Amino acid sequence: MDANGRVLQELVAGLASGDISVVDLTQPLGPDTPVIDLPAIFASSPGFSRKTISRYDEKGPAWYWNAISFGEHTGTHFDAPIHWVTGKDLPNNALDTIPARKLVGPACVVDVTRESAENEDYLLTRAGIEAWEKKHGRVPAGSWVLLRTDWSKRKDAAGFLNVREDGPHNPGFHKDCLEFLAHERDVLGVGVETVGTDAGQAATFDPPFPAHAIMQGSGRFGLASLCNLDRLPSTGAVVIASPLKLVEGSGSPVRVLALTTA
Ligand code: 23J
Ligand code: MN
Repeated sequence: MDANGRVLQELVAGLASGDISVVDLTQPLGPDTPVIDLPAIFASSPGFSRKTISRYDEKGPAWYWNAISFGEHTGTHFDAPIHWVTGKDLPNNALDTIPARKLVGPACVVDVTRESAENEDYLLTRAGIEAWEKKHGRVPAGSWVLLRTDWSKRKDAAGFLNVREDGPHNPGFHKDCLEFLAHERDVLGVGVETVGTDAGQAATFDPPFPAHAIMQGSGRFGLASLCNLDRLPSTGAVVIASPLKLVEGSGSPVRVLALTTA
């Protein structure tokens, strides 16, 4: 066996011994899964729903199965470049054409729990990422940047969506940070614990929804409604985020797994 074969053998041995663990970054997907609240002038997304086809009954005596339906951007989900108008003409921009190679990559976890607790509209800036790099090293090309806010610990939908008279409030990224990650670090994309990759107040930003406009506009991805980021090291974890291969899909619910030795 060659050295590359041994890497995979060591991976399997590490999983068997528990030296490598699999952390599930996915929220349960069901009728109670919260859905993003857009300004009323825009169409809203349906949440998750389910109809039983049969359940060991006259409609299917030995089998149980359901028909499910949901908006593509429901629960823990993946944003493809075609989701945003800025990414609409890019090559391989939909779920059925994104190369499989891009569905696996290293993670950089940026902990802004303290800042987000103090200010629910906190935005990670370019300076914030540069401070993270001083401690943890340069953000590698092809990596996910995951924003740890502990927002996933808000278990009730109202607290999670945090909508007030002036719209939703939750932390996110400043446009300068997104430009830096896209064009100076060539990241795979950004992931968050909140309902979408953009900050709650991002409809009012210039450009509106900068995380979508800049990430999807440069062929990059998004992951929303992640959890268990508190179980990942700042660097070293490997993320597998593989959405459904929907023809011309703009996004889909996704089971996100992280391999870690921490
Ligand atoms: C459509 C419009 C605005 C936003 C979103 C979708 C999402 O967050 C999403 O799930 O992609 S902000
Ligand atoms: Mn989305």
